[in-house]
Amino acid sequence: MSQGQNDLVDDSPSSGDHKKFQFTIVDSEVTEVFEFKNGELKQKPIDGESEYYIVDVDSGEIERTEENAFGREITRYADTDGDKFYSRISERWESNDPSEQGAHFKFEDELKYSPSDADDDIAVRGGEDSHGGKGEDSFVIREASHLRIADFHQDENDEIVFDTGFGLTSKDEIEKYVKEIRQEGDDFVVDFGPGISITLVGVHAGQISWDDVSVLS
Ligand SMILES: [Ca+2]
Ligand SMILES: [Ca+2]
Ligand SMILES: [Ca+2]
Repeated sequence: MSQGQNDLVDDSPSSGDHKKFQFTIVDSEVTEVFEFKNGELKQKPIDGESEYYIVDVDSGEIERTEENAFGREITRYADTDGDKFYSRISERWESNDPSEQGAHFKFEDELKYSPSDADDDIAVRGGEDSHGGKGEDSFVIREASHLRIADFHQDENDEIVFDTGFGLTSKDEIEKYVKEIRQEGDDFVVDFGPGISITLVGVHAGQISWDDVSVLS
């Protein structure tokens, strides 16, 4: 319930791995939301019209639902180590009408924010290094931002899935938006212009191709 800032500076090497959030919870209601960014807690306004939070009293997890004209985006947060910082653990998109063509996201299974040895569907979001772990993982991109995939492995049949919600239908369309593809040290960077890029950490030319990409929307 407190938002003390001074005792919460985390300089552990993993601190950049997940976006961190805090919630003020009063009588099992989330009343305030904060994001921990650049060493500071910044309050995020809650849009009372389209956005609501539910506290799962049993698990302590928090579920955020954001409604738009086409459906709802449901994000779950957990504080597994009890340090009052929550990370996103999963997200899910529910369409109002999945048969409607071109309307927002297509992928409706749960996307996870942490890896396993199994085949995972992984959310790729700004401010997170996405990890799939071993197995055939799908990294699902829904956001135009600086995105980082930390363990893309072509030899595990990992795949990059564009589900942008912009109604894109082909790799050709994605390719048209690419401004530059370059190697930065050990990382493979696909640059889409200011503020938008995908970095594949530890990937070199020849370890990724358009065959590893699919486009849902
Ligand atoms: Ca925590
Ligand atoms: Ca995996
Ligand atoms: Ca993998």
